[in-house]
Amino acid sequence: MSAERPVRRDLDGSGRSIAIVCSRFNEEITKDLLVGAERALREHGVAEEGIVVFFVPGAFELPLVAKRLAASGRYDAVIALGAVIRGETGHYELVAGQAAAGIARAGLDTGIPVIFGVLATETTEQARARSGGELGNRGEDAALAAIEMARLLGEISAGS
Ligand code: INI
Repeated sequence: MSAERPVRRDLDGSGRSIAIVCSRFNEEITKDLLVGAERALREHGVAEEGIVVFFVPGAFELPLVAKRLAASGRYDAVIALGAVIRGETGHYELVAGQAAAGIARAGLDTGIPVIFGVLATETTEQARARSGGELGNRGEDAALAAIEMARLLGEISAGS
C-alpha cells in the first residue's frame, strides 16, 4: 500500500469537469493509476459527474483520444494514464516516446491541459512501486496536476 497522501487544501476541483483516458495495456498497473486518479479528484472536490473515463487499447492510442476530448470543449483538463514497460517490449522507446510527444501536442494544439500520467519503466516492479506502491501513485499526481493546471489556465484567461 502507498503512504496516504494529504489532501492539498490549496487545490479545489469543485465545479470542474475532468476526462480521464486510460490505456488497458498493462492493465494490472493502469487500473491502479485510474483508481488513484479518481480518488484524488474526488478528494479534491471534483464531483462524481465531473469525472468521465474512456479506455484505449495501449499508450500509443492515448494522444488521439486525449486530443479529441480536449478539443470537445467539455472538459477543463484531460488526464492520460498508461504504463509502458521496457522488459515487455522491443519497441518501448517508440511507444513511450510517441505517447509523450502526442500527449504534449494534444495540450498545445487545443489549449486545454492534457496531463501526462504515463509510467515508463524498466520493469513491472518499478511500475507497481509508482502505481500505489512505495513510490506513490502517478495517477494521483496526474489528478492534482490536472486541477492545478485547470485553475492556472482559468486564471490566465480571466486576466488575473
Ligand atoms: N502499450 C502500452 O501501453 N504499454 C506497453 O508496454 C506496450 N508494449 O509493451 O508494447 C504497449 N504496446 C501497445 C501499443 O500501445 C498500441 O496499443 C499497439 O501498438 C496498437 O497501436
